[in-house]
Amino acid sequence: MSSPTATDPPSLSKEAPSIVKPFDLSLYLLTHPVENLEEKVRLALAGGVTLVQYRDKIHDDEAFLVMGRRVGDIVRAAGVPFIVNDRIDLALALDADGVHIGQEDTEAGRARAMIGPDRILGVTAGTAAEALRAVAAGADYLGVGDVFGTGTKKKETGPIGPEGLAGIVRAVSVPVVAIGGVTAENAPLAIRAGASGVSVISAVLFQEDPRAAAKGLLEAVRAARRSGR
Ligand code: TZP
Ligand code: MG
Repeated sequence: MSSPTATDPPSLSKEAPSIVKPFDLSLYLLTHPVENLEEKVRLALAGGVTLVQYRDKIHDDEAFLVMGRRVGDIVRAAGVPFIVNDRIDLALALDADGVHIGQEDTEAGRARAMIGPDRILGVTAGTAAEALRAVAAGADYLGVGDVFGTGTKKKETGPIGPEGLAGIVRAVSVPVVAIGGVTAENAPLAIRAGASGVSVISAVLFQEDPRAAAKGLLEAVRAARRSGR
């Protein structure tokens, strides 16, 4: 499949791009500008995090690149894919394994054209319509939420709950990761709703022991899968 150009309209096909690096959405950590971020990411990886997204909404490009490079090195040394949030230019500068964009960022088809077929493209979707558009434009996975009610990101709408999540999972052909207020206690609800994994900030990064927190989350995800959806 050839990659779309920046001017192509989004394809209506639900085909995924032909070559995509393998990725495991089981436990997807998003970073946040916290103290000792590098050490916390190291601990979270030791606890079993399977994917890391570098997310920083407050620093300028230079600081983003400096910390993004440090975190990216740690993540890739652990053999885990490194994704950059929002900024395709910075993702390319960091040679990230992928980018994650929201509905207010670069349009997904254009993002796919910019990163090429091999890098991972993740898109945030809060409705089935957004989800379908993102998949048609070349998304490899969707981040769906806010599922349980986040205290970390300002939201204009309430949480969609596991039922809303299930509706979006049913509508699309790509894997979905649940986001927003996920904990080890409610993660099984997301897996039972059809999510391939869970995405967290506070349940790992705001904990005293990020390693134990990540381990507990991953165990909850795996146990929910074993007990059937
Ligand atoms: N998108 C929807 S909720 C959220 C993002 C980036 C923040 C998730 O943070 P937390 O602390 O896991 O609720
Ligand atoms: Mg964004």
